[in-house]
Amino acid sequence: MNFQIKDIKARQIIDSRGIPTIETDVILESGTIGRASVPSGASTGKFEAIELRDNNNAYYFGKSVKKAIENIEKVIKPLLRGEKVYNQREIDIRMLEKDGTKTKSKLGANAILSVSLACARAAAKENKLPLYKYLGGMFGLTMPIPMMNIINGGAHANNNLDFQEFMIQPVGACSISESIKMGAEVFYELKKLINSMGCATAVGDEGGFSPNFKSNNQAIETIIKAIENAGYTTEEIKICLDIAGSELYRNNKYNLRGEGIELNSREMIEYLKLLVNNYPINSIEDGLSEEDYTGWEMLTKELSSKCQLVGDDLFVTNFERLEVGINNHRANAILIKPNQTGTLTETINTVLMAQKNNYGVIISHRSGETEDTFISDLAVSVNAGQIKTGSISRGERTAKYNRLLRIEEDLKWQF
Ligand code: 2PG
Ligand code: MG
Repeated sequence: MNFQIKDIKARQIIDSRGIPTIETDVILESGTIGRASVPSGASTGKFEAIELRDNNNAYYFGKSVKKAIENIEKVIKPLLRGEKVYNQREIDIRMLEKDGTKTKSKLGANAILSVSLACARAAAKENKLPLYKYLGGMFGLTMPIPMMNIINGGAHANNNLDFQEFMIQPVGACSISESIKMGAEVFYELKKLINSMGCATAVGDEGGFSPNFKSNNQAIETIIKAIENAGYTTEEIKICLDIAGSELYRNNKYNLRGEGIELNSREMIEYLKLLVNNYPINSIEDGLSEEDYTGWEMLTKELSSKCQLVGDDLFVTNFERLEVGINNHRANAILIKPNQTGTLTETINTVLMAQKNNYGVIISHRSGETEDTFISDLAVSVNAGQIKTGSISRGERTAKYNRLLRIEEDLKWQF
């Protein structure tokens, strides 16, 4: 075994929307290679770490990441060469210090994260351990319950649905393989229903259907029907929503264009409460905008006993924003996306902070994904309990579920 970093190579690859992103190889003196790539969001929060793009309109319409790759080759590689790859915290801190900005805008959060994750992979491989076991040791062994995004709207589809994600969560499943089976069966039934309604069964960015339904309620009711048609009850399979409230917020109002209504913060809270009272909804993400802090505090006070309230844009996986949120009773759960913060160390710090304060933790993909399955291992290793990684379709989504199935098989042999 030789854990010293010998070389780092980065390249431009494309994500699930055909947009360039970074894949990095961390190569050890032993010859072991750890590889990781980074995803990218569409409904990005205002306070996320900065993804460095070239902005050269003549090349991939400005979306290329050559500058970030150059930063890996010219700045990060000389910085980390010779470092022991298992010193994850030191590695991450050294990159952060070199960057020197709060938002990682100098080196790029995409550059830093790809190296950070590739280091963990190389260390796991050199230790001859699966990634989840390297990260979680003897304690990180919990299989997550998935939230499956089976109808896509908002910024992820070109239909008239205001809400970004209509998800199902098979809370009655007793294993990941059972929850995947339940989700898939509902997905088939939903396809039949959408077809019979004369709507398109084309899928959106996260693999869910994106029909032109008349209203958010119609989408929810169709999912309930699909759950029942598949032979399940709404006790066994719950509905989760990602409203992506920041995307709807203009001039202090929530503009629900598909519904033809504009609501102030108070009215939006009442609207969400009505949804929870009328439907089997157990989780609402970004019900309000990222800066509607008083709204979040009211929403949490009034709805947190009935429903998981998840902060995505609100917290952006950021330790300080979560800390302020906890102190002010905003939300009761956090969505964790490593690329919102930029290093594995910071991601884990935020998870630990949430868990210490009894906030729910959901490890999440982005709408622009690669075939990398790091988040599946991460979810198991930190005992997150929940994962959000899209629908039961599109290879970049199913790769994460399939990785969880392999981990399940691996874990079964231990007991
Ligand atoms: C979200 C994510 C992932 P995006 O809002 O939760 O589903 O979307 O990656 O576009 O921010
Ligand atoms: Mg979200």
